[in-house]
Amino acid sequence: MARPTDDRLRTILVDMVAARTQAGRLWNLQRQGRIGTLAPIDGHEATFAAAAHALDPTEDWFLPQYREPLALQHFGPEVLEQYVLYNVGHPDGSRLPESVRVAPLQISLATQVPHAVGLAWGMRLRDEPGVVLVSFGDGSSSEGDVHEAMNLAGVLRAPVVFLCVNNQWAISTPLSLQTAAASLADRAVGYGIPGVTVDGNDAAAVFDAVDEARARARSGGGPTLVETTVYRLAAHTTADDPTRYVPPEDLEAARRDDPVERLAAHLQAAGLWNDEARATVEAEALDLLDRLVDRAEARTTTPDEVMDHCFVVDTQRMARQRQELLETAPAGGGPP
Ligand SMILES: Cc1ncc(C[n+]2csc(CCOP(=O)(O)OP(=O)(O)O)c2C)c(N)n1
Ligand SMILES: [Mg+2]
Repeated sequence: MARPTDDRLRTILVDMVAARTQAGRLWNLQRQGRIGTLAPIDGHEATFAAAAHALDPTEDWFLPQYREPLALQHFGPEVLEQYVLYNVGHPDGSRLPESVRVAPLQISLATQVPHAVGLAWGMRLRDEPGVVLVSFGDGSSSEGDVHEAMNLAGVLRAPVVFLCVNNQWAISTPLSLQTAAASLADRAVGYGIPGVTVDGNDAAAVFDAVDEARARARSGGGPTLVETTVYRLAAHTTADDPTRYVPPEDLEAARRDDPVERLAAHLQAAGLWNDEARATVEAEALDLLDRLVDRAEARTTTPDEVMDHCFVVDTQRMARQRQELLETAPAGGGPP
């Protein structure tokens, strides 16, 4: 296991602070009607950013669910650019350049998990050195796709890291109603693969666990299930009101273990972080986001573009629908 250096942790913290700051701005933009429904990242920053930093963006893949992108800057500036485009409602936001090894968001729960196994198996067959990390929530872990994917990956010894992000909630369903199991990582036993639970608010612990799982996968040792325990500190999405179901005392306790503040305190004690550094990161993150939003809003699109890339050639029904969209929906680059 390679414990990350404090310098490495500092680059992770920069990504975490940027993500938290940009999430706040995006929430406001959604309330202003400038972007669509959004899933806040608050509380997940250490898990996502540290997992990304344990990977090599030139060889490994990160397949996200829908909460991750703001913390995936390690994979390149294109990830944020596309995420903004996606949220503004532009179809190009669903496609990253081929050189960027991050898959588009998955709203259909757990569908990214079998994709990850297929991708990893393909890479192995082609003798490529990389691994695939796939991230999914505690709620998604109940989907059949996860079982099928982990089972097949175990048999094939596919180079996959299953990152199960246990934030205690699936919208309003608490973990206690999601599973009777004591731990989600325990499921690994049933697939003949290693499973580990780590504190997902501890960036160093997440980095360690993913780094170890990655090394195992690269050396032919097959997949690992890494469960990270965190707490969803904000609403499920901009369409949710968590005050109706999240016990306030649980939220208050979770806020005392805020992953951003925890890593900031560690690095401040090491002399690598202070209020001024934070203010600079926040200002740069907002400046970048605002420029990307302006640029995305200036892009024009025609409404039928949402149908591009489904099939190489439109089916007859799609061709009719495309025509209908062009005749009835207004063109423009504004919010969806
Ligand atoms: C197949 C499928 N079923 C249901 C939904 C509706 N849905 C959207 S998010 C969500 C909760 C997912 O919870 P979890 O996997 O724990 O992720 P989290 O939102 O907590 O990050 C549900 C049920 C969906 N998008 N796809
Ligand atoms: Mg969840």
